[in-house]
Amino acid sequence: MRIRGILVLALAVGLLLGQGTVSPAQPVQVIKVSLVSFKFTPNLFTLHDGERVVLQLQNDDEKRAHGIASPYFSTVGLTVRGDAKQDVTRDGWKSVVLEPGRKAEVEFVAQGRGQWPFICPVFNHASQGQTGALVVWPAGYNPKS
Ligand SMILES: [Cu+2]
Repeated sequence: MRIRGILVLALAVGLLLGQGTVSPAQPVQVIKVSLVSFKFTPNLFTLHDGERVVLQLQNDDEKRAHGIASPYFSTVGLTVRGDAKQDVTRDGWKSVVLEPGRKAEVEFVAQGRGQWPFICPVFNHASQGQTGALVVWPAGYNPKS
């Protein structure tokens, strides 16, 4: 009787501790992205299908606003936190724009496989070279191995 009580207690504690933590079944990739005139660093994101992705954007420019826009953002549910303005470009790409010195996070679960472009949607920054690409591999695939 007493042993059974301890087992039930251990199970209850285990359930309580398990709540609110990130499931190990869903990996998270955090990518710090610096935005300046006129580049993203890094400018290539390698993601995996089913992976939770957090883009930690920082506008490291002293004068200009910068942001990120991609057709891929319309295929996933975006959560935007921090000091940024969400909009949609004339091409229908969701965009997130940060004023100089500001930080913001863009979070989503990568879905599908393929390659998509991203650009800075501000003025003519993309034509000045502020562009990049994101690649979504199958879950667990590592092109280097
Ligand atoms: Cu820009």
